[in-house]
Amino acid sequence: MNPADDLVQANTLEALYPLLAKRAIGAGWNKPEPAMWPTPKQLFVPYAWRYADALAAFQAAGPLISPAQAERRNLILYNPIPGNTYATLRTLVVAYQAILPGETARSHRHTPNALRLVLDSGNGAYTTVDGMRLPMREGDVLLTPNWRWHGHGHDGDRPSVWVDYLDVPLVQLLEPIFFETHPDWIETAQTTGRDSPLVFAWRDTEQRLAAVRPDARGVRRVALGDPAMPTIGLHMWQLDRGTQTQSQKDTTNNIYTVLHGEGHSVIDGQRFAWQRGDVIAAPAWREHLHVAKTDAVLFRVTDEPVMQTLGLVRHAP
Ligand code: GTQ
Ligand code: FE2
Repeated sequence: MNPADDLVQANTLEALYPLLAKRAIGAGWNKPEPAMWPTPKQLFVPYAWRYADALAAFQAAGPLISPAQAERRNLILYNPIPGNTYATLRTLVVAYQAILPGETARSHRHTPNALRLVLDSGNGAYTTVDGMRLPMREGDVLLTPNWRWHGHGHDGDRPSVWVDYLDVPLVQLLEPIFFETHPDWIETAQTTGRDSPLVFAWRDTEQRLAAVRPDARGVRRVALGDPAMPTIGLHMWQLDRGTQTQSQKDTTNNIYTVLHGEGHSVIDGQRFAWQRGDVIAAPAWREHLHVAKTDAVLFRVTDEPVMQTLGLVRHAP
């Protein structure tokens, strides 16, 4: 008897399906769920997180948990959809992180790319990346790409808080997650500097913004890097008070962090008021725009480079 005889002899589809299932085969015409749909599902929802909440939580958590115990004292901004406790959007995760004077967050490295936007530096916070100590000042953006050693420390006199952005959800999906801790608790710095391709100092970004010609709506935009990392694009947008950005609906995922000013965003019809330090998530295929109530600066973090590389950028008609 041929091992496939049972299949040959099935004389109804209903009889065939369980015989196929024993072999881990599914009939394509009888899928339990469709594999494709006309347009993106919009699984992730628009959301905004308040910096004031993070500061209050850090005030509480500061004495209760140290970076030495926790690896990092961070607050993960997860998208509030069923079953999710981690990703902010499909490809990206965002967290607030705080370090207190005298603390160190040990050096480690991982395959996911990471970067930080400094909100409050407390003058004296630093990140050591591959042996170089990089001071963290307000508005600075610091990159820690794939597999670079990085650890944080603080020699200043008040807490330092920044926002972390990582492509962990994307790398999890692709599988190649690797992580290791440094043999010395915190990597010793060989050099100190600001002149690193891994740092976009606010002082430079501010000058670039002032020099750039605004678009028709009065928005000045500069890109940090080209792109900053293979999976993450970074942009600084400066809006004069009263400015409304062009509405955008495309396949890229976007996180906006308020570096200066106040205003609101409208994402898929929902209004989110914001002020300095707040984080706003605009998921793929959700129409959105921003309105500045005062002069404002928004930091846009996007997976656009992934979509570009893969030929998946699409704009709504
Ligand atoms: O500072 O190295 O928020 O590895 C999450 C993972 C921060 C970091 C996060 C990390 C870091
Ligand atoms: Fe890290």
